[in-house]
Order: sequence, then C-alpha cells, then structure tokens
Amino acid sequence: MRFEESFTNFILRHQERHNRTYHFLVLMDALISAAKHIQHYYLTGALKGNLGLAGEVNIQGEDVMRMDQIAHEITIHYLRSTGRVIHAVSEEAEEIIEMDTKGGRYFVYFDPLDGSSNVSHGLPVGFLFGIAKRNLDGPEDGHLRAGKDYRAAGMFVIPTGTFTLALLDSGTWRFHIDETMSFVKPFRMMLPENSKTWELSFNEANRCTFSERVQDWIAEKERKYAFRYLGALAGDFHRILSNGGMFMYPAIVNHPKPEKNRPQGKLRLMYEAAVVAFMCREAGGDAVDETGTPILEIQPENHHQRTALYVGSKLLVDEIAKILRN
Ligand code: FDP
Repeated sequence: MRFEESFTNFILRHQERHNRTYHFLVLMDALISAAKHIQHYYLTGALKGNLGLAGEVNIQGEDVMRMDQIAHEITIHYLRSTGRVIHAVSEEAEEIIEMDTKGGRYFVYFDPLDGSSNVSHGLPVGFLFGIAKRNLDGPEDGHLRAGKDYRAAGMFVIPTGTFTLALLDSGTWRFHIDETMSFVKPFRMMLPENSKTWELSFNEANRCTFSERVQDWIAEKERKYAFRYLGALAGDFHRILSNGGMFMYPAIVNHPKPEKNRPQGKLRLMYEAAVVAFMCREAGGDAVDETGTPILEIQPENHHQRTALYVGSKLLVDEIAKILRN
C-alpha cells in the first residue's frame, strides 16, 4: 500500500527545519478543521436546503442562515479556540474581531466563503486566508499589515477537497483530501514558464467597462490564450497556478451607468488580493493593482479596502504593469 505524507507532518517538518515553535501548527490545525467543517456543511447543504439566502426557511421549517454567515461562525469558533490569534478580520464582519489580545501571536485575515454567486448552485467556492505575526519583541504594531508582511497565505477550494498553502520563502504547496478527510501529498506549485497552457481569467461581461488601455491589451492577447472564468477567485486562481496566465479583476471605469463604476476595484485587499498575490509570488509569479503597484506593497488603510487585481505569470503581469504605470 502507498501512504502519502500528511499536511500535519509536512508542517511539523517545516517548523522543525526552521527551528520554529508549534504555535503555527496549532493555528493551521484550526484552519483545516474550519475548512472541513465548512466543506461538510456545503456538501450536505443542498440536501438540507441550507444553501439559500438569509430570510428563507428550509424544508424543516427552520430559518436558513446564509452559507457565508455559517462559514464565518465556524471559522471564528476554531480560531478563537486556539488561543493563538490576537485579531481576526473577516469579510463577514464589519469590525475587527478581538480574540486573545494578551497571549495571541497571529493576525488572521479571511474570507470564509468567497464566490457567492456559486453558492446556490453548490459549485466551487473559496475559503481564503492570510496570516501575519505579532511583533513579539516590541510594542504592538497593529493589525493592518501589507501582504509582504504575511507569514503564510492559503486557500481551500470547497467542496473540491484541494488546499493550497504558501509559506514565506518556502514555496506554494498543494494538498488533496484523502479517504480519511486528511489533506495529504504536498506538491510544490510553480507557474509554468511555457506559455502553451496559459489562460486569461476575467469577467468578459465587464470588458467594455475597463480602461481603454486594458481593453486594448486584452484585444491584443485574445487570440493567443484560452479564456476561463468560474466566478470564484479561489477556483479561478487555482487554474492559473497550475496552467499559468493571468487572473484579473480590473477597475471598472467606463460603465454606462457611472454610478456603477468601481475605480477602486472590487476585490478585497487583505483577504483576497494579498492572499493570492502572496501565493503567486511564492510560485514564481506576481500581482499588481490598477496603478501597476505590487499588491504585496500596498499598505492597507482599512481592513475591508478594495483593490483592482492582476495576478499570475510574471511575464504577463510585468507587461500589464508597464502599461498601467504609464
Ligand atoms: P463574489 O462577489 O461572487 O463573492 O470576492 C468577490 C468575488 O466573488 C470573487 O470570488 C470573484 O472572483 C468575483 O468576485 C466575481 O465577481 P463578478 O461576479 O463580478 O465576476
């Protein structure tokens, strides 16, 4: 029989190799438990009528909680129970969530259920997270960290059973769930250099609302690459990590209804864009915003800040960054 290396073993080896404590292992264990719990809920949700919108009543006559609220509560429960988290930032909570402000070591920024348009179909959604570490030696240095200060970032694609984790200066690794619901078989991801498999991923329906220069760039590329779009960042970025190319959610600046413009972008910086940018950098890629600024360099001013995003193979990101900077 063949047994694959487990995620726990992988992290344990990583911590030992770098002479680190086990605190990070405890935190990762909580995130894995949360993801499995959400995955279970999601898989059985359609059957139980739990994938509806808040305000609906399920077939048992109970009030349906929105799946993203459930995912949020599950994650908060597991994070709090570690005693290792100072503050958490969740897409589902307006305010910063205080946890163990004395003993906690980590800041965790997360979106427990990203890709909401897929939920009512039971199609793939994401659970994305970034982790920064408290300043243990000096005065507290706040929870608004730029992506370059993250120690790790990862995403679960639910309910496909895949998990990708990037560790600072140690690569981006993909795991798969096995028969025992353990994540196993670490595989190091590097964006392919050969452009044969590269893809472009963006919402085509928005195309004519992008800036002219972005539209021109797309027009120049469209015969060269396949287009793929699932509508859930984690799923779309998962493909880019494997196949190469670029995912983008550009600023909306030419909408026929100007009130629908989003010059600041749509995606959230701390728990979406910086998370995939971090994973992408560890896999040899890059990410920039609408001004061509590296996503990982952006210092957030508030925890729900939005940004435009171009993330993927370095060659394409460099190309678009040059255009955006001019
Ligand atoms: P959603 O709004 O459906 O939750 O986080 C936002 C996000 O999903 C991303 O996962 C996804 O890439 C994008 O927005 C989809 O937006 P559009 O429906 O505008 O394409």
